[in-house]
Amino acid sequence: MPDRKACLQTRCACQTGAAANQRRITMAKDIITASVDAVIIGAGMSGMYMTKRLTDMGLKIQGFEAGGDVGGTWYWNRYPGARVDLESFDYSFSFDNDLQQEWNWTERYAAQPEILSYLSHVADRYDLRPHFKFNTRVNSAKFDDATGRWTVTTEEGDTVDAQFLISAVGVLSKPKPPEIDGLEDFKGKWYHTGQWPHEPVDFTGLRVAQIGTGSSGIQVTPIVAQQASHLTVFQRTPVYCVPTDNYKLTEELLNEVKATYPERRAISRENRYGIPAEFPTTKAFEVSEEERRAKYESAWGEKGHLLAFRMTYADVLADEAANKTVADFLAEKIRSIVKDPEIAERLIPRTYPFGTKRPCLSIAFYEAFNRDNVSLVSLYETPIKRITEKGILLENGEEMEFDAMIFATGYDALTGAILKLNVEGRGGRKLTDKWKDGPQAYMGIATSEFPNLFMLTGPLSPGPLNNMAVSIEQHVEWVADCIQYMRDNDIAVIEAQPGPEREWFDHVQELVGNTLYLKANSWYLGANVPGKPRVFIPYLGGAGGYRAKLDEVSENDYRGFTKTPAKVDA
Ligand code: NA7
Repeated sequence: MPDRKACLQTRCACQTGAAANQRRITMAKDIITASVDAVIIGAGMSGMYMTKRLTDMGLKIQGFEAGGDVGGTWYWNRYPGARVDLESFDYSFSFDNDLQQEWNWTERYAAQPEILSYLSHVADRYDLRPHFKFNTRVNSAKFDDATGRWTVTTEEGDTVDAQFLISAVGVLSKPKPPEIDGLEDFKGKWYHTGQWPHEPVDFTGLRVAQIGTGSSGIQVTPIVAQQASHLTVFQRTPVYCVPTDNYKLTEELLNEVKATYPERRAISRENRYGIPAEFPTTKAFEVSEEERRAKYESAWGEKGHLLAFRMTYADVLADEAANKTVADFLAEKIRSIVKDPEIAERLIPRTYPFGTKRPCLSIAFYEAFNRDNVSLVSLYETPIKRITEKGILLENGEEMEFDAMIFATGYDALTGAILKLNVEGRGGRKLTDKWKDGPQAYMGIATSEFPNLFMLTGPLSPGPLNNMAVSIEQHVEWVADCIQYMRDNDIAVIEAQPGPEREWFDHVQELVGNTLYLKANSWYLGANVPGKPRVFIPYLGGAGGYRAKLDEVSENDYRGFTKTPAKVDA
C-alpha cells in the first residue's frame, strides 16, 4: 500500500512504493544541470502552449512536470464520470486553425480520456514532450539579485538556471486532504478524485462512502451508484446542479462548429465567461414572471449548459431578489426529480445565493438518490466524528461500515500549487510570506519582488470563472509578446511595481463588492481550506473586460512594470 499521508502531499497516491523507487532509480541517471531561457512548471494546457510559443520564438526551454505525461488536470482527474463542463469544442485550443479543423470531438461534453488524448495529440503535433522532464516535481525556485536569473531545483536533484520562470501549475491542482481524523486507521481502500489511479477501480459489490459533493463528487455519484452494493454520499454544503444534455456529436454538427470557429472564438474572447454567447442586459424583474419562467425552463432544458442560469438575466449574481428567482426554480426542479421529499430538502442549497459557489453540470446526480442503494448523509445534521478501522463514526455515535471511501473534497485552489513551489524573489523574499494575507499579483500575472516570474492564469486574473482554454491562450500569448518586447528592447528583467499591484488588488475587491459572491464560503474565497486567508481571488471583470485591461498594459510599454536593461559589455 502507498504511504497514505504522503500521497495527499506528493500526488503519488496511486503508485506503489516499489514503482516510486524504480522511478527514482531511473531518474537518478538523468539529472539535469542546465542553463536555459525559461523554466516552465507544468505540462497541462498552459504549460504546453507556453512551450510551443517560446520554442517557436527560438527560446531554450526546460519544462518540469510532476505527472508522468502531459495533460495537467486531465492527467490526474481520472475518477469515474470525469468530464468537461463546457462544450468540448469551446474548451479547446484556437491558436492553430489546422489543429481545430483536424480534431473531431465525439461528445458535446467530452469525458476525461478523450480530453487527455486531445492533449496528447497536441503534444505530438508540436513535439512538446522533449522539452519536459516528467515525474519530476519542482521543490524550489530562487531569484538571484546579482545575475537577474532564477535557479530552479527539483525533488529529483535537477538544477536549472533560467532568465524566466513560468508557473503553469493550474488553478485546481493541489488536492485538499479530507481533514477528518483517523484516515490512517481505515482498513479499506480510499481514493481522492484529484489523484485517481490509472487503472480502473471496480466498486462492484462494495459498500462505498463518498465525501464531498462539488463538481467532482456529483460526477462520481451516479457512476459509482451503478456498481456499489451501497453508496453513502456525505454532503456538507449542497450544490446547485444543472442537468447535462450530453450527446454524440454528429458529423453535420461538427462541420457546422468547424465552419464557424472564427466567429465562436471571437465572441468567446469578448464574452464575460469566455464562451460563444451573449451576456444579457435585461434584469430579472424587467420581465413578467411567465417570461422569466420560460427562460429558466430553457436554461434547464436541452440547450442548457453550465453557465446558462448565470446568463439568464444581468443581475442574477448582483441582486438577491433576482438571484432568489433562480434558486427557487432550481429547488423546485430538485423536488420534482428526487422522490423522497426529505432527501430532496437536504439536497436543496439554502446557505448561499445561486452561482456564488461554482454550480455543477450533472448527468443524473439528483436521479441517483432515487436508487435503493444510495443514501445521503447531511453533515450539517450529522457531522463525522472520525474515520475508524471499519468506516465512519458519526458524532451521534453511529458507526457506518465501508469497504472503500472516495474523497471528492476539492483543492487548495488558485494559490495552493504556486505556493508549494517554494519561490524566493529579491533578497530571499518568500512568496509564502508575501502572500500570507492573500495573493498580490499585478494583473493576476506577475508579482512585485519576483522579477521575470509569470503566473499563467494566476490569482487575481479571471482564471476559473472563465472558460479556462480562453484564459490560458490569452495569458500565454501575452507573456510570449512581453518576452519578445524585452528581447526587442534589450530588457533583461521586468518586474511588477508595488503601486499598480495594490491598485489591481483593490480593483478586484471592488468588483466583487458589487456582487453576491462574498455571501458564500467558496474556494474562490479560500474558505474551503482551514486557515487560508479569506480573500476573493478571481477577477470578475469578465474575459473581454480583462483582455482590454491587459492589452492596455502592453500597448503602453508594459505600464506598471519596471524594466531593467541588459548590461552592455564595456
Ligand atoms: P469542490 O468544488 O471544492 O468540492 C469539494 C466538496 O467536498 C464540497 O462539497 C465540500 O464541501 C466537500 N468537502 C471539502 N472538505 C470537506 C470535509 N472536510 N468534510 C466534508 N466535506 C468536505 O471540489 P471539486 O473537486 O468537486 O471541484 C473543483 C473544481 O474542479 C470545480 O469547481 C470545477 O472547476 C472543476 P463545502 O462545499 O466546502 O462545504
